[in-house]
Amino acid sequence: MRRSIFFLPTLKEDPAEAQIVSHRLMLRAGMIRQASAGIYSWLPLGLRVLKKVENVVREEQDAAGCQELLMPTIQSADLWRESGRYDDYGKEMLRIVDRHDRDMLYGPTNEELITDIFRNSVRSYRDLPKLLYHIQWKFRDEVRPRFGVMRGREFLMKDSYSFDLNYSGARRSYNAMFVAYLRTFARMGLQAIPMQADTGPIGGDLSHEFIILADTGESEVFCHRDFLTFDALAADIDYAGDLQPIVDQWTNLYAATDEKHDVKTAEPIGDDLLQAKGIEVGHIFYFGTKYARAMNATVTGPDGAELMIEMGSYGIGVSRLVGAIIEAHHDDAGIIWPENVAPFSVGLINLRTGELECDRACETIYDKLCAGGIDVLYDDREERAGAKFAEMDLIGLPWQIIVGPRGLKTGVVELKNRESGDREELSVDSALSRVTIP
Ligand code: 5CA
Repeated sequence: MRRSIFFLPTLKEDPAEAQIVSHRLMLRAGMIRQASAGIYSWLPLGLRVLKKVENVVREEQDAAGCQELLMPTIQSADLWRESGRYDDYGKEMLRIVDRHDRDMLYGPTNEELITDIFRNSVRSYRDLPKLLYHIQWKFRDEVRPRFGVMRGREFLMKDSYSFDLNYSGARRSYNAMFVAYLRTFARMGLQAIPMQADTGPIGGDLSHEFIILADTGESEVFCHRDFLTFDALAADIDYAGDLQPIVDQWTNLYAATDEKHDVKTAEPIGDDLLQAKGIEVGHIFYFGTKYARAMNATVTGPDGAELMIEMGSYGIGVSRLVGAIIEAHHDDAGIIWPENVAPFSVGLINLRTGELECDRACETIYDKLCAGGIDVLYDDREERAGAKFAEMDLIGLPWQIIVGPRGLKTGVVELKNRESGDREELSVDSALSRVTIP
């Protein structure tokens, strides 16, 4: 992508409405614009990141045996009356009446709709287990939407639902999602800690929140210090095997949100207990037959008897993650994207646009990167070098290749790593091979 044509409305000044760094940087870097309270448009740079995050989530869901479908945003109130949640959900639910006076709603979550799909399509125990997910916009009319995409009213969620015959099957599904979540967040450069959590309006009795520690987080949490050094990507995962040992390893140490915090249980941890603020990026629930019973979702067992389905649901805040990643990866100059979610891998800076040698070298580098399938943003504008540097740092691409007349005289360009700040002078070929081989 050429910067001269790219729609990237960056802001020089800090926007007054942004209270936390991720919100400020997302506005300044031209990633989002507010449409109304808690509702945002995603501009091209922001959308690229959102899609990358979505893709990591999707890859890990697929690897764990979860199948993607897509349910609508608008649902019928009738299903929610069946489960009893239509009235329970209160003012957070956006209620809509259509032209035929039918009660509809903008889905805040999808337990009812997926249970309806399931009960109408699956008859036999032979069709179980099943894990299904979608990535779809949700609406919750939050009392206090704030912090940009962190607590929006409209937000993108990945929600999965598991269907099993019995508790041990449901526990296997829960464990598969638990492990997939650890991997998902780690691949985005986040140290997510699974914590015992309350189930709230979803219900059920087993639940974990996945929390990123951050001063700007809205959750109060308590956990063992050792979690900070756990590596979720160290083990090879076989989803067909027994995942309980991995889940045990991540749940043996104390970690709880404030609703579940128990001072007595935590006391022996002593100085190793961290009390911190955190951002909830995922939340998983096992709720057994709660919805199956209310909505009569059964299958026929091997002996012909009707069996209630055991279910769980598993959410990830996809749009919230974009903010959470920035909270964890930034400095005074701007965002520092982890490679896997970066909007472009490389920023190519032409220090003297219009100068024959510089233009020629940049065009060659640009063509080679594009041909190699590397996402590159080429700053080909006639702008001051300082402005180009500042903008590249602000938008946080992992690598910068800086091309100027002085370097070209001796056949070198500069390669800068955004995270470490390290700069090296290299030949064009060496610079290219450094950014193409991860
Ligand atoms: N049905 C269950 C699991 S699919 C569910 O809705 N869980 S949830 O309420 O915990 O939401 C799942 C995830 O969505 C949360 O962990 C959080 O990361 C994200 N989320 C929830 N509310 C918001 C919001 N207002 N803005 C941005 N993200 C949100």
